[in-house]
Amino acid sequence: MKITSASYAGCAVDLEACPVSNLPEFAFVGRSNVGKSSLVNMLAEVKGLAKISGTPGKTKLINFFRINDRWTLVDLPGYGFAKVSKAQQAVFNEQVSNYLTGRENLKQVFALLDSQLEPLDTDLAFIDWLQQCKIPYSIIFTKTDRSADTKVISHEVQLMRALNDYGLKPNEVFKCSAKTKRGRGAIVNWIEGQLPKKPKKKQGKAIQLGWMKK
Ligand SMILES: Nc1nc2c(ncn2[C@@H]2O[C@H](COP(=O)(O)OP(=O)(O)O)[C@@H](O)[C@H]2O)c(=O)[nH]1
Ligand SMILES: [Mg+2]
Repeated sequence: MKITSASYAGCAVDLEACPVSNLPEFAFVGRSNVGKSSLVNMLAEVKGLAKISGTPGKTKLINFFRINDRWTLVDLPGYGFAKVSKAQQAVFNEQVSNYLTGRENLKQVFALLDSQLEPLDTDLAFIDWLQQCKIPYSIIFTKTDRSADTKVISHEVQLMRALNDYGLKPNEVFKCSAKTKRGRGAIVNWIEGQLPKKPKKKQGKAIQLGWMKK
């Protein structure tokens, strides 16, 4: 899919404040600093569309980005070790879980995991929760440019084992890098496959009569 337009489409503090929309939504979730905003920018091919931060826990709002006027990318606040108080963290997590369980046009969640790390219990618990809530999800390993391929593959193998042990079955597992754009085509094409088909334009009849000069 070619991205022809990508624009900021608002933000919300919680589910109730989310903009009304019937476009299919694809949300990016993961711990703070895993690379959610960078991935949104990389997929949309717009630098600075979503704010990137070196400080974990900066995105405190649910951010919406309209792509090709056909679907929406959603950058969610990170769960986990945000540099904020425990009480504030609980608010973020409730904000995220209410959105994920209550948003009617949410098509699919991408759970982002850092490919530099072994699978973490918090991530596995989150994936387990997604499956229990019957929310369709795929997994994206981020920042693959930062480690040797052997390390990324070993973390992927560990993850697949752990998922299998818990009976968890993601739709897909992608490996990507916002820096090198690895995985961009695979993710964007997969999203396209989830969108309602565009009605095909009927071709004009290929009959050429003598008087039809072009
Ligand atoms: N090398 C590299 N750095 C990345 C990549 N993705 C994100 N980062 C860096 O990781 C940090 C956190 O990224 P950000 O997108 O703000 O994470 P978020 O908190 O999950 O939205 C920033 O310093 C990014 O530049 C990647 O694919 N490769
Ligand atoms: Mg962010």
